[in-house]
Amino acid sequence: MSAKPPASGRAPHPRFSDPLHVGRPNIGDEALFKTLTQQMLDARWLSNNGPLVQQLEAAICDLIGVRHCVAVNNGTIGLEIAIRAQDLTGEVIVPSYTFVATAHALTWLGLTPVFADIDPATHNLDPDSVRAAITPKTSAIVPVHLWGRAAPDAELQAIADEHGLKLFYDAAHAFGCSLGGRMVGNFGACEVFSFHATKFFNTFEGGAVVTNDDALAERLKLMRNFGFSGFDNVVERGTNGKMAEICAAMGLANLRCLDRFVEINRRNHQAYAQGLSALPGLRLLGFDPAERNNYQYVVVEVGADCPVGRDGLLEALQAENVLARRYFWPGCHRMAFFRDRAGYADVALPNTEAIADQVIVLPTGTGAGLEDIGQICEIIAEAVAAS
Ligand code: T4K
Repeated sequence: MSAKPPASGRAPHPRFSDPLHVGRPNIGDEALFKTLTQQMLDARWLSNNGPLVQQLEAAICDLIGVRHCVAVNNGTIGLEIAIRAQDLTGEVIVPSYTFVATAHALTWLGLTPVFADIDPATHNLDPDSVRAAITPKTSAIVPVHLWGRAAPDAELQAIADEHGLKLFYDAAHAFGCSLGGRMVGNFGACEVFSFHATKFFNTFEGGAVVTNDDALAERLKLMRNFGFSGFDNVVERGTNGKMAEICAAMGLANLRCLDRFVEINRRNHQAYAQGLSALPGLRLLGFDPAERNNYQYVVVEVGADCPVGRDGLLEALQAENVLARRYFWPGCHRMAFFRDRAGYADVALPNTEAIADQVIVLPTGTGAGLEDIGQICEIIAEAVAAS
């Protein structure tokens, strides 16, 4: 806990002496991490499908109930390999309201992301907008389970089937989550997780592509390792997508604490819900209690009826060393790279634009205590009262 006692009126110093970040990493069983690291050093096996990576992959398959887990060195490479392994071409429909990696995995491979709008109630892809974005060049739909709340799979899969399109998920936010009681990882042709340091479950850098399709899994594994089959035989286009053993050690140490991480996130989310409930114009995004959730993002919409605007609130929090974020502002289609390119200048996504202008994401995870959250809610209440 790094909070200073509140001064009367506006604090002369930031209320938090150390910055409180969104995305502060969770660190699980340190003793296990050190033991595994020592084992790795003793064995002198540091990468290339080592024993720790294999253990982690097996543990993830068990947790999710999926046939194959292909661990990779980050989620973006996971997306790229998934795109290549399914031979996508031309245009691919994605949300604009996402981290830019979803779109850039496509641009990097010479494909064209076509942005569809979101449902403002869920922040996930709106199936009607997806339908409207389909052209003869469309080869696939890549929805995102934003904030860990699963996208509407039944509707999206029906659209994909009707139009003969591939469907797979950017599940970067949704490790440990479910939809209709079925674990994320079992939807679409495959699903791609990110295990980046800022995710509630991390392997420093890392990710995984999971699938129930044996042939696709085989191709993903070849592509992750330069296309090698055996020592001297390259049978597939490939890249270096391998996860290092030290990353798998971190994954195994964090997996052991997964339930604790989720419980802390859930408790924090509840504390925010209580602390913000009386404030006008603020809507904290909830999670369906009937599903498994990781609660890793605390997402607040700052509505027009809130006396302080979203950016005013961000400023008030930052002045007190609370480094809240306005993910995923301004939406990919309004970022310079896309906005300035032919085909994107006229893209209008009213729901994406409205939500991107309202959202603020607050700190949570094992680095944020209940007292910290109480102070953050107080800062927000003061900013609202002062406006
Ligand atoms: N798809 C989606 C939907 C994604 O959200 C992401 C990644 C991907 C695909 C791609 O997966 P990866 O290839 O990354 O595995 C961060 C993460 O870097 C990124 O992984 C994540 N999404 C995104 C939502 O957040 P930035 O640009 O916000 O990072 P940065 O450096 O501003 O850090 C975020 C906060 O975390 C800061 O407040 C500082 C804090 N932090 C960060 C690190 C690395 C720490 O306190 N300690 C740390 O070690 O992207």
